Amino acid sequence: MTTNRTFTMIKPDAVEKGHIGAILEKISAAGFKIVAMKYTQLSTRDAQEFYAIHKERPFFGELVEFMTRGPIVAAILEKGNAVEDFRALIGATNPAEAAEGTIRKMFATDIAENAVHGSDSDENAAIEGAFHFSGREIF
Ligand code: YYY
Ligand code: MG
Repeated sequence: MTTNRTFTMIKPDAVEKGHIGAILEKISAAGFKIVAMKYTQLSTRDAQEFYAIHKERPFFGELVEFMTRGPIVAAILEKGNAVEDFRALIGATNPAEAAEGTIRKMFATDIAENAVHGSDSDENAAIEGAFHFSGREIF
């Protein structure tokens, strides 16, 4: 079953570079409605839990370090076919391989500091949204 919501984070590299506004503009222009949003910073424990699926990967330590380095914008987005369409909008994990016009192509630094997160399935979108937001924070 596909749902109409996905979860995103504008990562510390993009926040540091002042790209929050430009990225939110791209997201809105692509037809996504923001149903929840906050400016926050992940603790080490938060990042380890959020990325637990990658805990055996060689890049895990650096990923946790990076994601806790500074504030992020977390948001739940709504649109038909949200998960797939948002993955298309952000582009490949490695910005060097991301298509022209995608958010990662435009704003990412490299494969590790790649500007934005997008959920990879409806199930994970629901889990990741609930990780960051209570029911009262979703509109
Ligand atoms: O879903 P997506 O963010 O595109 O990639 P994942 O394979 O889920 O990896 C999560 C995160 O880990 C990625 O956005 C950057 C980092 N990472 C890395 O630093 N080096 C890799 N070779 C692969 C992923
Ligand atoms: Mg992923």
